[in-house]
Amino acid sequence: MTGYDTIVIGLGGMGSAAAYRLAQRGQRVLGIEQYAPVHNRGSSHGGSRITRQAYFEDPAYVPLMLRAHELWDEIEADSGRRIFRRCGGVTIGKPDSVPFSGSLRSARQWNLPHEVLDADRLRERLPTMRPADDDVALYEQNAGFVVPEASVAAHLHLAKRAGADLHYEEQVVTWTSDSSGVRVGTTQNYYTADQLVICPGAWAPSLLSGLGVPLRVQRRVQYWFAPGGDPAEFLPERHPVFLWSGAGKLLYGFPAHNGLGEGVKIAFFGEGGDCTPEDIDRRVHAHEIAEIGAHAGARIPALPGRFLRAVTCLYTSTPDEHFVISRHPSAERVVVACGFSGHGFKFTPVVGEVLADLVTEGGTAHPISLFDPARFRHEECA
Ligand code: PYC
Repeated sequence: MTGYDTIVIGLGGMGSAAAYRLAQRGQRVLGIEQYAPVHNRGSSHGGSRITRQAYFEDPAYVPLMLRAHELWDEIEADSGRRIFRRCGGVTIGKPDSVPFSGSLRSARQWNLPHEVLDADRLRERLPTMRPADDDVALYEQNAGFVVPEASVAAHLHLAKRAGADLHYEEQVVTWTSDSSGVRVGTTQNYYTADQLVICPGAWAPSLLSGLGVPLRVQRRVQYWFAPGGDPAEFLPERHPVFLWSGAGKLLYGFPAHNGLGEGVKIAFFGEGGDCTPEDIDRRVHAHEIAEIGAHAGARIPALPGRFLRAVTCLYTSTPDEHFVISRHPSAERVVVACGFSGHGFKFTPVVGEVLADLVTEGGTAHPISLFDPARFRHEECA
């Protein structure tokens, strides 16, 4: 008999959810995290992540998203923490832009509540916004944001309450797997289990080097500005989350959900250089602040206002920007979840459920064929 039923490596967004779901199903679970709980070294910090249902990336995500929204409500109720706020969301761009046209396709295919607004109706609905006359918008009432730190804290709390052992500030150095079980070596100890779940975030290239998926780790910056004009226009009761494609960039942002003092968070999706978690430049440079301020100001004139602060974070992306969630192709006792490509956090609770299914049932009823790493079998890995 091995020490644990399942070891979970990495207790960020996905690993904390997996540890909870496994412990909830009665498993003896060990979770191992190299930093303190709810840290800001990876991809699960920054105070807010967009969540939406009309998923432009592929309609196959929609059932997972609908389940995630159910689970966010459940986790809030079970943990007593505020995580999910449905403040609405708007996706703006030219009619043929991928975010707008893809969102419309998913909304229609899944019959999701939505409205299509032309530029005049968007200006009327959201007076902060200055769309071009040929911009269009898809408004979703069920979109909003989740707070990543609250999500990780809630899942860890629930995992502990369900009996999981959670070890922090303990770095995994090695893992192996064979027909008798898995072994994990850390800076402090060796552990054994029947199965292993690896949720490595930006540490995937080192922890999952044999996976056969060409992953890129990249630096991203999140910025907070104190808007000018009537700042109350940016409170969540009046302002949705937004994705806005134009001038070759995808700008996204949030309402001032922690009060006006904390400001409005904005960022570019898909801008940033390759790095590792060890060599990322965590400084934010004046030219970066000027660039996003100018870009945002051309669309939301009150927004640049006054720059407040910025933080860096890490994206770990696959070539097609779809996730990897699967049994490890060459280690049958190991399940992996990685490559969330900057848009995974909103799925955290359903990913935890899927990972628990793969471990305890050997499969899942959730649709995850899009996330099979075999799709990269013929690509070169770094
Ligand atoms: O999934 O909506 C999203 C998103 C925006 C920027 C990064 N992810």
